[in-house]
Amino acid sequence: MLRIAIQKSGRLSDDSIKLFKECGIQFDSSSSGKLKSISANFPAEFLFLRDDDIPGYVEDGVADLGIVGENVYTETGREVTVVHKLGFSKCRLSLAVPRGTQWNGVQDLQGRGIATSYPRILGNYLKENGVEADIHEISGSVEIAPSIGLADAVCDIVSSGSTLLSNGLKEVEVIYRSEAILIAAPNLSEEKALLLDKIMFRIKAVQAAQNHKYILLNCPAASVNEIMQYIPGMKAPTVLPLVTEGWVSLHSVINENDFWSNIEKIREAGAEGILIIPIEKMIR
Ligand code: PRT
Ligand code: ZN
Repeated sequence: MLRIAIQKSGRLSDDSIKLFKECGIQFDSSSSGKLKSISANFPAEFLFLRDDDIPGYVEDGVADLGIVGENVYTETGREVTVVHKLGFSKCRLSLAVPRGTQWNGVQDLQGRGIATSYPRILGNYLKENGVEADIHEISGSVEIAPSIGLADAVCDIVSSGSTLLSNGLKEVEVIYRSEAILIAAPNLSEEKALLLDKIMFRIKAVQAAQNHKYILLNCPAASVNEIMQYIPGMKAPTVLPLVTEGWVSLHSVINENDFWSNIEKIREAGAEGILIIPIEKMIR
């Protein structure tokens, strides 16, 4: 049985649970006090933990897999394998200074105090840039440090930027970008590695589906070749005759990013009645 560590409650929890459920792995994630849950239909046990503890548990083999932010993985420096990027909980680790401060670059922080919960990532960044500063490690509410005179600058996680803004700070340098990742213990047994392969197959099918849409449209039969260039589909589009003479219905799969850039060309080529439908799973 695979033991999978996910965050008990926080910014990673809902999307981590959703990912495994979309992979068809059922488990009880409902009761808030629960620490463990065994899947009813997959050989996996879920452990609900604080995110900071997950890389350590995975390194020690207490858990075989875990989901954490890349920021936590890099900061803890644990010897685990990064298996896959998961695309959610995206954020950045940034330097910020009081709004009125003039900013010419990171060298402005030479000899200054910086408050952060990420001393390792910040320390490496300063070293790479040849800057020596005092790093004040604090575990929370980093953004208030300048206003209480604890530090001249902060290095904190930013998502929308509103926390910095409401504390009178401005973001001046992004030093690290993060998203949720799947990590694994370094030496999985053969059986566990096979289970991980199964999970990865499912995760990739879920992720591919999220980036693609099913497209249906009507067009003159003579336009099929032109329209096909923009929506080649997984192998080739399906073409079905319409009752209207000389017209067909064309079905394909389109990458969401390509949709808006190609829609005009598809219409100019004669497409009409275009429908875009979500795909639940996609296996190439
Ligand atoms: O209790 P536990 O230790 O498990 O959770 P936690 O409180 O340490 O972590 P949590 O749930 O806040 O975040 C988990 C992970 O989500 C982080 O390690 C990041 O990888 C990721 N993430 C994504 C974020 C944010 N967005 C985020 N906005 N983590 C923290 N924040 C905080 C940030 O610290 C700051 O206080 O939100 C504030 C900034 O947000 P904006 O939107 O105002 O810029
Ligand atoms: Zn935490």
